[in-house]
Amino acid sequence: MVIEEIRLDRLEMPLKHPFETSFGKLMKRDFVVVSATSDGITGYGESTAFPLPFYNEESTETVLYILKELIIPQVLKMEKLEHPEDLDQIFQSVKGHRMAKAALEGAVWDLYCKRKGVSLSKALGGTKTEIDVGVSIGIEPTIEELLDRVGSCIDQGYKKIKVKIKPGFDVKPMEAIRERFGMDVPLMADANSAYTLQDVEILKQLDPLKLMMIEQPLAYDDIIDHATLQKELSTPICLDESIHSVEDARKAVEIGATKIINIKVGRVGGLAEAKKIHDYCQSMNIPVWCGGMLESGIGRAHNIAITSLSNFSIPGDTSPSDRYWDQDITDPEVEFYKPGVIKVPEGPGVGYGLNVQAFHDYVVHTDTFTR
Ligand code: OSB
Ligand code: MG
Repeated sequence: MVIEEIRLDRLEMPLKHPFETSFGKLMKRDFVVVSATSDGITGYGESTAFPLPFYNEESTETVLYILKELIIPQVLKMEKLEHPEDLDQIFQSVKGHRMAKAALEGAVWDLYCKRKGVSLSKALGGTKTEIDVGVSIGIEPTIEELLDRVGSCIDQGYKKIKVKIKPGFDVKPMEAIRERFGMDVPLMADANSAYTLQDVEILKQLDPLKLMMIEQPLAYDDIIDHATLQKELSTPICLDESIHSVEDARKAVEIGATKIINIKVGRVGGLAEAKKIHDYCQSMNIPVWCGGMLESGIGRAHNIAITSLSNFSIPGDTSPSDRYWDQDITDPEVEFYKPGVIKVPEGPGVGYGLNVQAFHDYVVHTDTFTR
């Protein structure tokens, strides 16, 4: 296929509730949607970068810069793009900037699948027809408010409850959840790299709570110290921020830095790399799950497709649209078909259409590039 047009839309979507992590508070989502068109068919991808580089090095502006200046001009010159993996030749010329690459790659996967008339799930080798999902709960102002939120998420049927922690808001809130809701709740904590090896005594106090895992306790770019920490903890460590590629996954697994991996398509540079990490982890008996970046319905749809692969055996963070948005930009919105379970769509591509009206209501800037 030949891609004739690529569009970058920058959107601002207000979050229903502010979302707080150890690195800061988000009130709205400011992100980029990539649309790629060939023969009148359009595929969509979403950038997961935040407006400021507080989760990783990328930001909305760096994504726009890399796509506009370096990647899109090359893609529009490609004579033959038979498969999304052909983009790799171009991607190799830019080090890092994985969220920028993934946004474009996602649009091309959606387009490729729509042209073939297959679902993205099938094209990736997905086998599940439905996926179990969990919820990620931000840092709440008080333990009481956190408990209310956890209770409501359990009532809604979420299959995993993840709670953000930071120094000063860690052992007490997690103990309070166990006390109120019992030891059977599938519960985990995400620290977003807020600790160092100095804090090992605090983190050890989480062990008796039998959490499913603790996500990214140490630095966003560390693997080595996580291996040291894992030797001290009985709670399994799950890496998020530190894993950018299947090579990172291999190194982390080989040195014992991680027992579970959170795969985020944007963070690892796209669906092709996400699948490689999935396959490698499967061969090593390392379970994986799909993380979230407060995506709109477009990113959620991609997440649902990748989660349909069999080694995504732990519920991910892909909650339904209405957890975050009053109005999402896909039609239909992402919904539970029974509590805690989302159906994998069978239609071509991501299997969710665009709600054009809602989409345009959120667009703040558009750039169009043609061949
Ligand atoms: O670390 O998984 C994370 C949100 C923003 C930045 C980082 C993370 C998160 C989440 C939210 O945990 C997951 C979601 O519901 O999309
Ligand atoms: Mg995380």
